[in-house]
Amino acid sequence: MFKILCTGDLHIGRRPGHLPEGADVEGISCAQAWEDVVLHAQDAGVDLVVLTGDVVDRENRYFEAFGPLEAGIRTLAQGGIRVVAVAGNHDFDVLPKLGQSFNPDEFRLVGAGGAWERLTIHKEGKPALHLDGWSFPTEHYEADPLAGYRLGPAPGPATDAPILGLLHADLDQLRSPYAPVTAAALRGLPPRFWLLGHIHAPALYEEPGRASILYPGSPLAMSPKEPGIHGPWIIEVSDTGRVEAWQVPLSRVRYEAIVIDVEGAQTVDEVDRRFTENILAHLQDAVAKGGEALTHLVCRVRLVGRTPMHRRIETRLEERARQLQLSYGRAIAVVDRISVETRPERNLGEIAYGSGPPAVLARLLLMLGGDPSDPEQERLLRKAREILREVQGAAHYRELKTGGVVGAPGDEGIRRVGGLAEDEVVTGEGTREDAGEDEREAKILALLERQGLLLLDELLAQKEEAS
Ligand SMILES: [Mn+2]
Repeated sequence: MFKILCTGDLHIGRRPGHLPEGADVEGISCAQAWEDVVLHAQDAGVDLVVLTGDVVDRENRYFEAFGPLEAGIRTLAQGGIRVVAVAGNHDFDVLPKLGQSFNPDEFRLVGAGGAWERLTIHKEGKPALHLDGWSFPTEHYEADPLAGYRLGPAPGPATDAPILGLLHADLDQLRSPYAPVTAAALRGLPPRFWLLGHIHAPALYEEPGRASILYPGSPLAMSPKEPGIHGPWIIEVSDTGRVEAWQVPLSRVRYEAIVIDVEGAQTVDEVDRRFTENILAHLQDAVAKGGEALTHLVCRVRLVGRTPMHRRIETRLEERARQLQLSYGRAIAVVDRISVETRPERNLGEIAYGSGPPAVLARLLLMLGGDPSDPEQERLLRKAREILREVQGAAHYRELKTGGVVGAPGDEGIRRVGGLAEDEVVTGEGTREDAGEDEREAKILALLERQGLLLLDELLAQKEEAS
């Protein structure tokens, strides 16, 4: 039996995003996550630690990252645990440098300079497994790294030692500048299990009778785009060469998108109660599944349902979210963002049948919610897009770096336009980021509907007051 701890995309030097101001973030950093991984490797008694690249963050590689990485490898070496790595686009230059500080039996970079290499790992004098690895030679690599693969099947007839592949690459993204590969091509090569880096959300692709492909993901969740459980993986190679993998929930942070239904709520207190109960239930569930490591559950909340409290929810809940203090064990829940998508308890069809501004608006809203190929709807969307673009282009907002719902993708930073906040767009980081045209259209549509419903409420309230 041979036991490996595998992780990647640690980005030491970075900190998770979207933790609300004032949230106690002591002890939450990628450097701390690496320390947690080192401790776990010792506790679990692994034979080897495998890192799949982007171990250190490029921005901060010499200031904050190099020292903790070196210290962790030193600790592991003292415990007799070797570290093997391939370099990613963030650390193509740092990892070779790190190699100079260690003996190869303490730290070993595989496939340096973009040349495929097979490293055979022994245990008790016998080969336990082979690692076929390739490291980024430069920050970008637009070609398929598999094109240079010339390593054959495993040597020697008497060995059950399996071959594992080790690669930092972008899977099934053919035009990626970060070593694009396809799952089909990976599965056509000798390794029976691929350990990849680059994508921060963990994913295991299994097909019976074919090589498994694992993105271990970053051991610390860093963005709302990577919800769910994060942590290093344990890979066990049995004496017969069977390979099994499972994840250890070690991340102190977890992001979750939560939909809360406030259908029929008759008072603001009732909305409050459902909001709080729902988040507490998610927190309890996250602790139950995510283990003891969790300290922060970061919630991105969507409120849905039809309620007469529709108009009063938005400001009330923003305040509630800021004050929210829910804890369970040592974990707390914080709210990163609330989007209110509730609807009033109004019968649009009935209102549209009448006359005056409310009726005109109700007809407009029915059209917005109707057939997307309706030329009237298309015309309205086009108009809305033009206006939004004008707003974004205005000199006043240049400082905000807006790209917003209609801008070009690829800018960094948080985007806010007309009450819509788009996610942080990170480039070259291994987070999937392409808010496509359809998604943008949907966001504009949602914005128009929301504002239209609020306006309708306002109009009807005025009418009711006057009568
Ligand atoms: Mn990467």
